[in-house]
Amino acid sequence: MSRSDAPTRTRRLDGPGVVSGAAVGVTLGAPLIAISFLAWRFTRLPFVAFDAFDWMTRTLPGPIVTFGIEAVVGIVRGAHLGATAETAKTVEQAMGVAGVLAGCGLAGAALFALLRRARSGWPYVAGALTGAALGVPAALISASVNRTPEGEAIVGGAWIIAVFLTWGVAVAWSRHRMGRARVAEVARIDRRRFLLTLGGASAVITVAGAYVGTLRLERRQSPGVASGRWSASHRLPNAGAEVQPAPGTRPEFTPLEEHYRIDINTRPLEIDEKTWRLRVHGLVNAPLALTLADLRSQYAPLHQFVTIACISNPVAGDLIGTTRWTGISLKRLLADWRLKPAATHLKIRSADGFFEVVPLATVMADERVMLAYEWDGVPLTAGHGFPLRIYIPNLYGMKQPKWIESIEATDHWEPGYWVDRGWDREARMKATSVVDTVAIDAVVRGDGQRLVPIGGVAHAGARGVSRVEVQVDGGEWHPAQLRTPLSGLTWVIWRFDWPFQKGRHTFSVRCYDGKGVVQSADEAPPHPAGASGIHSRNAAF
Ligand SMILES: Nc1nc2c(c(=O)[nH]1)N[C@H]1C(S)=C(S)[C@@H](COP(=O)(O)O)O[C@H]1N2
Ligand SMILES: [Mo]
Repeated sequence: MSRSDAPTRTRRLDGPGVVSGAAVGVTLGAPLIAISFLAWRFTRLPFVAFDAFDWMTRTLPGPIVTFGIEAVVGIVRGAHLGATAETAKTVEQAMGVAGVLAGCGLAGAALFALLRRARSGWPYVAGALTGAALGVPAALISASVNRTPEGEAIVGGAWIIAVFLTWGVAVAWSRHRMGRARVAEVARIDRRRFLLTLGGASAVITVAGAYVGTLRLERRQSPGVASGRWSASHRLPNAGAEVQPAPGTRPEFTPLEEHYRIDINTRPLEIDEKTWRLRVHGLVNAPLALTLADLRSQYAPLHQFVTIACISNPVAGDLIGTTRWTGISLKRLLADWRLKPAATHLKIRSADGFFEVVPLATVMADERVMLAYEWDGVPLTAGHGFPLRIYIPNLYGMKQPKWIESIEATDHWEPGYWVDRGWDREARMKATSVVDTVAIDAVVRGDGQRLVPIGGVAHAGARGVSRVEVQVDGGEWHPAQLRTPLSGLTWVIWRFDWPFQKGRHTFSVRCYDGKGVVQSADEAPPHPAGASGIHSRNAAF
């Protein structure tokens, strides 16, 4: 061996670096997520990716969460990605998964950097510690979001930590395996080959896990109760109404599957009726724990047709729906609950940590405030608040807890969940109207002219709609016809048969509430008090 060879032979062969570490971390993060997903689908174990997202939703400052909501709603609508609420939930779930992958990438990079420095050391111990550094906070986050009974939370936490420990050890093993070759060239090829094999194995596990888990998901979620629905066997109360919706108007009675769903959870809460109780406590003479059967059997049901909307609904958005609610007037319940004289408010808490505070005066003044257990004649679905939710006329959905667990009588007002995060204190529904359709394919004849049916919905909370007007190309406002609504609490279908003229036209609509107050024409975004503005639709013939 000549002296000049020596530098080459003894040249330090660096172990794989941070980029490889990030790649291995992410590659092994994918099957970690798939296995956690499967376990969640088939058992009661927690799913860390969704829990992490839910935790962020609850913990981040209100303005950031609001910005996130508006960005997602804006993109889903702007890019026509389908039903806003449903797509937004998918985006949230994907963000949860991406967050865990990013965490795995960062931790993988850190571990590789550490192991490169500390040449000897205990790589597997370092790997396990890295796994624990991810797993322990993840377990705590999951426990705080899920609020499961203690025993279950311990098992769930142990599961999460075990999964991350395995991940950490596997990352350390991968690094060991990648650092094996002694010659730089060989090492590079060997690493690349190893990463490919690892990626392939990871992809197989991930895809298989996601597929099997999703099958299970679909089975659990399919309602299969269509036949029991009230609407399947009854005529709507306004079936005889004279004014027919213009073809293309959204359904007056929203099918349950199409009703928007908005809440702070990546997935619906699954509440067990057997263990669920409505706890009534605070300023009461005797606390109560009521079962759903108690509520159903002890009180005559109240049925109301109701339109609810999300305060995040943009003008003409789809975060609004109408169905038939069944429950009990809260005023009627209060008569049996024996509140102490000092009580002035009810604090209503949900199983997901959401809450709202309702003045007693509101309840006493309006028998339509109700605790509801059915929509369209069937028990509330998991996504819409099973077993119990509240309805408060005239207010946006953010004031109306689903999955209610307890009602506390108190002597003061407090900001509710979204008020606390910067949304409007009152959250009173604004009057809005929408042009759903310009039905050029459904021309009718009248007064010797061809008339194009134009139509949509108008809504002003519980104030009713007294008048709707249509404007064509910025001209005069013409009164539209109003269809008898399902109730005083629902939207109203309007229709305007427009004398056809060739060309390009803009159709605008505005409504007046029951007191004759015209809707605001000022364009306001959803935050903080609900969107307003005139909706228009263009059409060219
Ligand atoms: N427990 C709980 N209740 C909740 C929410 C929530 O996040 N958690 N979201 C509220 C909001 S913002 C709206 S718009 C309505 C939506 O009800 P829906 O999903 O049944 O349409 O639920 C309300 N009730
Ligand atoms: Mo909402």
